[in-house]
Amino acid sequence: MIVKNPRFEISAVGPKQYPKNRLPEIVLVGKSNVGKSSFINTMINRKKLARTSSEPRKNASD
Ligand SMILES: Nc1nc2c(ncn2[C@@H]2O[C@H](COP(=O)(O)OP(=O)(O)OP(=O)(O)O)[C@@H](O)[C@H]2O)c(=O)[nH]1
Ligand SMILES: [Mg+2]
Repeated sequence: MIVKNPRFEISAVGPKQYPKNRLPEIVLVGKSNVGKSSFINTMINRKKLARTSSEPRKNASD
């Protein structure tokens, strides 16, 4: 998979904040510290776009 120019859009907490573009969406679910952010970084070939931590709950907006 080739991802060009990945960027952090928003950490949305409600429907009003959801992006209004019509791009396909991917849902990634997993318990805290299981490696969701690491998976995202691997898929987009970036080291730190999604923040990772050995402590739970570190996210892109932290
Ligand atoms: N051994 C091992 N460690 C991993 C793997 N993927 C991630 N980790 C480590 O697990 C820890 C948590 O990874 P994160 O990607 O921050 O996990 P997360 O699911 O985004 O966590 P939250 O945002 O807190 O929900 C980090 O220390 C990663 O280096 C893996 O495949 N194997
Ligand atoms: Mg995370």
